[in-house]
Amino acid sequence: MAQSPTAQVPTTEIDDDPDGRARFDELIAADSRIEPRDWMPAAYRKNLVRQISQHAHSEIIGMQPEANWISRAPSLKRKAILMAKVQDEAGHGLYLYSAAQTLGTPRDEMFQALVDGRARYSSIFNYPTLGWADMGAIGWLVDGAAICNQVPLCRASYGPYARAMVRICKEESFHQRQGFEILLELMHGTPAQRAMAQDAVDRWYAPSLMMFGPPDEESVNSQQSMAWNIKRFSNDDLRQRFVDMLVPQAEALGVTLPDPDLRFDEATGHWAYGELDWHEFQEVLGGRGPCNTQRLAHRRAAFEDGAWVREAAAAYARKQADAAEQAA
Ligand code: BYC
Repeated sequence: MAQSPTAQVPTTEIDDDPDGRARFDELIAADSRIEPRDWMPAAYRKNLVRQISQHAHSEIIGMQPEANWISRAPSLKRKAILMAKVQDEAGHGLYLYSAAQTLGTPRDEMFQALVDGRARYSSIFNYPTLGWADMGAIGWLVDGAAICNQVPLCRASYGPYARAMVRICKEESFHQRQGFEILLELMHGTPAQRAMAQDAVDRWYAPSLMMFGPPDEESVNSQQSMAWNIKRFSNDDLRQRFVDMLVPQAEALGVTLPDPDLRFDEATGHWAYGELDWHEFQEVLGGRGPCNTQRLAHRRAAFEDGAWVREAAAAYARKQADAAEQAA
């Protein structure tokens, strides 16, 4: 894969630059942006590459569950919308890989880590899409969770990440509305269509809550990421915000959220929800979810099948460069 010019940034930092550190601390304390040209601690750089590459891989792997339904969309209009959405996700992945490249990590290195199973991507994309209503549930729940998580990332301290998130969030909010609208239409349909919508919500609800990561006391990265103004809220705070947002929307749709413990807590002013299955979450993260093997195999095959495109593009670029040299 092509390497961007910014991939030349050193990945091993001289971590004892007192002036650089003082400037970095100052920028963080002032809630300003760190840019690629700025000195930054090696641990800050590494943490960003960890999160941004995980995010980029999520967008790219996240294309698969929905792509599964493009050829079976129920109408031309739905097919066109779904194709555009999946294409947007490819774009999000590319912005994010570019942001990570500004930190000195080449894209082919990130790709290799993904297909070798050394890199993470969101747990949610290891669940199967069994019916058309899953496109509605993914848009409403998965993109809804993504927006809740990602809007605060528009204020992340690293400039290229924050700027990528602004554009991504605009598109995610369209994605979420289209999912809601699919479910709304199904909920106004036949009993079978309503049952299909409820079944999809039943299967995607808990995994979408797990997208926010482990409970705060088990979140190894949160404290440092928040101190560096990368994350602005803890995993549990965002999860709570998401549940509070979902309850009135579920009511408007006429679907039931599959949690018998869900109740409004007068004392906190929030919707209390039941314990999530964290064992299942760890299994999915450990590569043992329903679709982990299939998702990585598909990504690997797509890369291998695309070899001729990369070769053709490189040959064309060489030809252009030769022509330019001869003309000079
Ligand atoms: N799945 O210390 P923690 C989309 C890992 S796609 C997998 O709390 P952190 C869309 C975590 O990486 C966009 N792994 O971590 C696309 C860490 O492992 P390492 C999806 C998870 O980073 C197509 C360990 O567990 N959104 O919207 O502070 C169609 C401990 O966790 C998960 C993003 O990627 C998980 N759910 O917080 C539709 C958001 N949760 O790295 C929609 C960007 C945790 O120490 N990422 N882990 O080995 C983030 O905001 C944060 O990284 C997280 C986790 C909130 C996910």
